[in-house]
This record gives sequence, C-alpha cells and structure tokens, in this order.
Amino acid sequence: MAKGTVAWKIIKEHLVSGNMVPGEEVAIKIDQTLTQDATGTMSYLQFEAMGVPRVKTKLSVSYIDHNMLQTDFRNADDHKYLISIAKRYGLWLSKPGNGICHQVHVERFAKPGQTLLGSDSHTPTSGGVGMLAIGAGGLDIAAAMAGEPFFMKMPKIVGVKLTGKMPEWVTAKDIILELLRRLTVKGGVGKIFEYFGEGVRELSVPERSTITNMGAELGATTSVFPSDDITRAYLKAQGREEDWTELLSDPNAEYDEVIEINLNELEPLIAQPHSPDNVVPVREIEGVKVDQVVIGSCTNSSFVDLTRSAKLLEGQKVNPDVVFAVAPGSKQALELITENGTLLDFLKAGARILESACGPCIGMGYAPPSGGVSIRSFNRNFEGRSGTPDARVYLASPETCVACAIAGEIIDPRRLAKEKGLKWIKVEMPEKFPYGDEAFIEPLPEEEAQSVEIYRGPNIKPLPEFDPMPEKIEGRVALIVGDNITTDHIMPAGAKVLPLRSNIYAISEYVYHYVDPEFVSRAKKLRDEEGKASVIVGGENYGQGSSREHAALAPRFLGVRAVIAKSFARIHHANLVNFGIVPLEFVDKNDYEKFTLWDEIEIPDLEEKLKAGENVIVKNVSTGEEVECKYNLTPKQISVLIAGGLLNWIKNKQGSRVA
Ligand code: MIC
Ligand code: SF4
Repeated sequence: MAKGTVAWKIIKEHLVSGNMVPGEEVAIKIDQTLTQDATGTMSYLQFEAMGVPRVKTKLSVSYIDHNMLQTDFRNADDHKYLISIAKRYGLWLSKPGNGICHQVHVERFAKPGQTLLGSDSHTPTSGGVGMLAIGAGGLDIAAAMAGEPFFMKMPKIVGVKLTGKMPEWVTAKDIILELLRRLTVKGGVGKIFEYFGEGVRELSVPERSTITNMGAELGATTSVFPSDDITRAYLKAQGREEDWTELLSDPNAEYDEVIEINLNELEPLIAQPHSPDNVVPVREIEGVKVDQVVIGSCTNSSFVDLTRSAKLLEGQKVNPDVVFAVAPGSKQALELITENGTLLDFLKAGARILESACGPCIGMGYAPPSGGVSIRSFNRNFEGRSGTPDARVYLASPETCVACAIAGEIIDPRRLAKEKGLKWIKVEMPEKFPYGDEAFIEPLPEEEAQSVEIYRGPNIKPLPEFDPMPEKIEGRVALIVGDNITTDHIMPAGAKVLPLRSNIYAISEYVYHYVDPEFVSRAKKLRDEEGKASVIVGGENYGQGSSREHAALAPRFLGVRAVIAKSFARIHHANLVNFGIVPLEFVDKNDYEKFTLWDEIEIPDLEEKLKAGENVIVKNVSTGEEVECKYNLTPKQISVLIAGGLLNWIKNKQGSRVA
C-alpha cells in the first residue's frame, strides 16, 4: 500500500468511508468543483433538481470556454443560464475569453492538498500544484456541489521517478508522450500517477500541469506532483502564497508500482493519427507535408509554452503553405505575452491569433482542410475530432509545432535549429503574474443570491425522466463496435452538435453519428415500436476520452440499457451507471464474437444477480448461446443501477429522509 505518498496523504485526509486498499470503494470529501459550459448546463440542471439552496463546497467555479462560437442564440443563451446559476447558487463564474478552465484553475484557484472534482476529463491539470484533481461526469459534480462525497475505486498509486536532466528541445510534453508510448491509452486505468525524483525540480508549475493534464490520455484516475518551493514561488507570483502548503512524499514512501524515466535519454516525440499513444520520435517521420499547425489547448498553451514558441519564431517566417494559429490558454497568458512583447513575434512570423478557449481542440472552428495534416500541441487526435473526418492530426510539443510551421513539413526541431540557427531559451517565471480577475464574476452573498432569477433560453430543455432497472432486460444488439471507442465516437462534439448539450432530445439524434448513422433509427425502432432495449457490444477500453455524460445520457434516452464490453474506461463506466445503463464485461473475451447485429438478447434475474454479487448470464436468444458476464461495480453503484440512475437514487434517498 502506498502509504506516505502525496496522493495517499490527500485521500487519507479526505476519506469519508472505505478502506484505502486498491480496488475497494472509497468515498472522499470534495473541496472544490469546476464545470465548463459544454458539460456545465446539464450538470446545473441536475444540481437544480437536487433542491439544494447553495453550493456546499469550499469553492465552485463555472467556466465558459468550450461553446464559444456564437453562430446563433443557443450558446449565448446557455452562457446566460450559467451566469444566472452562478449568481443564484454561490459560484464563481469565469466569463468567455478568460481562458480554458484547467489553465485558469491552476492559475487562480488550485490548492495543494485539496481535492477538486471537475466535469471535464482534464481536471487533473491542477495536480501540477499538488492537488488531487479528478474528472467525472456532470452528475457527480452536481452531487459534490450538493455536499455528497465522491465515490471511486481506490486506485493504485504509481510512482513515476524522473531522473536526469532534460536535454534542450525536450519538454514536458515529451515526458507524457513517452509514458503514453510505453503504457498506451488504457495503461493508466485504475491508477494515480505521482511524479517524484530529482527530475521534478526541472519542471515549472505550467510544465508539471502539461504532464498531469495529459495523464488523462493514459486513462488514469489522476496525476499529481508534490507541492514544493517551486509551487510556492508560483503561487506567490499569482498573489496567493497563503494557498501554499508543502506536500512531499515521505522518504520511505512505497508506491504500488514504480516507472522510471531518465530525462537525459528523451528526445522530441510525436503522436501520430489517430491516437495519443501512437507515439514515435519526430525524426522517424520527418518529411510529411503539413497544412496546419496550432499551439493551444489546456495541455500546452501556458505563458511558458507561448513565450518560448514566440521566441523561436523571432525573425522567422511561417512556411507559405502552412496556416499557423495560436490560442493562448488564458487571458493571463495572453496579457503576459502582450506585455513581454512576444505576441509581436507571433504576428510578425505570420501567425493567426485565436481566442483564449478550447477552439480547434474540440472542433469549434479552425477545422483542417480535406485530408489535411495538422500538427497540434493538444492532447487528443481522435479521428474526426478536429471537425474534418479525413484530417490527419499529430500531437507534439509547442516547440516541435513551431519547427514544423517554419519547415512546412514534420521535422525534428533539433535539426531545424541547426539549419536555421534557432536558439533554445529557458523561460523565467515572472515575479508577479497579471491576475486578470476582471473576467470573473464573484459569488454573490447569500441573501442577494436568493432573489436571482434563473435565465432559461429556448435551447434548455428539462431532463428526461428514467424508469428503474427492469427485472429482466429484453432487447436486441443494436450496435457492435471495436476496441478503444472514444466518447467522441459515441457523442460527437464539434460546432454543429455542441450547441445541443442542454437539449438531450435534440443531441440524441447524433449518437454514433459518424460510426453508424443508422444506429439512432434502430434504437428508436426498438424503443418505440418493439418496446425493447438496445444493447451495445464493445471491445477494450470502451468509452475512453472525455467526461461528457451525454455519451451515456443520450444513449439511455434512446433506450440503451446495457453495454457488454471487454473492458471500460473509468469515467464513461461511471457515467453509464449514473444514467442506469448496466456495464457488463465478458468473462471470456472471445465471447465478443458470439454476437451479431439485431440478435435478440435476454438478461434474466439481473437485480438478484447484482445484489448477490454473482456473474450475470446474457442469453443470445437468436443463437441459443449463453455468455457469462462479470461487472466491476461497487455496492453503491449497484443500488444506483437498480434505481435507474443517480438522480433517481438521490431522489429516493431524499424521499426516505422525509419519510
Ligand atoms: C474534451 O476534451 O473532449 C472535452 C470537450 O473537454 C470533454 C468534455 C466535453 O465533452 O464537454 C472532456 O475532456 O471531458
Ligand atoms: Fe478544451 Fe481540448 Fe482541453 Fe478538452 S482537451 S478542455 S476541449 S482544450
């Protein structure tokens, strides 16, 4: 057991129930929450349904950073709803333009030793200052705001020992790409990654946050750095030294596993299409022609990233065949590069400056051309996510991105540096950051808050009601998919679909849209004409990627009652349970082959089996075969499933309190 580690100490300090044994259920108290606008509207609709007068956390922040294209009233209306909610229930509100939630949270709110639950999978970014920051579905955040603890399986704590010193042109991004290369996108499931060793001293807070951010791509529960004097200096420069506490692992701390990375041996790396773990050294794929380069996203758009990239561009020109864009991660970062003049280096080199927001990362504008190659400093390159179905997106450090923008092709930045005489610079942290707090709306005092009216535009539709789990599931196989299905496959994002996030009826029309455009009509036929459930059959790591609960909520609305897969990603698994879809796993993975589209399925005695902790038998009525399935569910999750989802479960609990 990983006693004495940073993660262990924080969990111990926040433990509400359970034994801290890997795999066992623990509940932890949540100090802070964050939401962003694409998941936030649904989360607050659920919070409202809980009937709590004011958030019960120490701090809750609602960010507006995702749905920033306002091509009609819908996103703007949703923003107004979020602003009124923040005023009514005692939250901070970060206005559009203030920056990407994770970047801004590290700058202005993240606190060493505290817990943060966020309705976005990259919430672990705040682990860069020694915070235990976990991504979850919006309903879990709503419950945390209502004062409920967060339930999870106690993860294993993996120590990542950083030794040596990073050579020039090697960056924090290459450290996390190296881990992805070694462990793959499912290598972190059920684990917390905690960084230690002399190499930690090499990394500033924004660099640490790049690593904790992209730990999400490993499927990890979260990632965390110690809080040391580097953290202190950073928080001091943010005007919040009082938020600092020292938090180091004990010298005799034992990790459940240790992985070592010798920084001296690293070189610039790049993730090829279409997965963040498809990593190779940049030098191995030099010469690929590039159409577009973007520096931005919550992974790599800090002041450090922007300053160094701009300096490399000083006196250089972006290749005429490349469109190069920069989206600063926060208003603070944008202010700093304006003040230190490096913004001008970007402009003079021919860069296009985008808003401080997620933007191209989630297909909100700036889609690549048909079949185009886009090199991005982001964290995800799933097929179609950029908005162009056949685009080829690569992920690399901002410095590698700059090299590719200058060369017009994929190039190892070390080679370009030699050819062009580019100089590597160490970016010094400012003594004082511009706080930029004018783009926040502060929580209103309680009395004033009570009279705030909630604004609801026509885009906001009430939540559908769901029935409890049936005694026996009777349905048909409505879809069969392969390994590593992402939530972008299940519930696409992008400029067209994102404005529907607060309207489940409309967004459900897009479930699996690009994978199988017939899925929705099939599921509706089953639901409306045959009165049957839809069952989805999946491969390994089903539901990797984002925390969007719409990837569970919309399928449930369409009548999906069970997903049978080889294995699941953590957040999506939790979201399925929260919306009453039973996640089952094949005992024998070869049984995956025993299903064909439209097979008739029966899952008898479900409630009884779940309560007794016994494996479930799935009957393929069409072939006569029976398949044994297990499940990875805690006792609480089983009662949530039986209730038909977490909202029903909470309502039942409140009802029984009243009775
Ligand atoms: C993402 O990077 O996929 C998102 C968009 O930030 C999601 C949240 C969402 O779908 O709204 C995430 O990472 O959780
Ligand atoms: Fe925004 Fe992209 Fe970060 Fe998600 S990964 S929060 S879309 S910048």
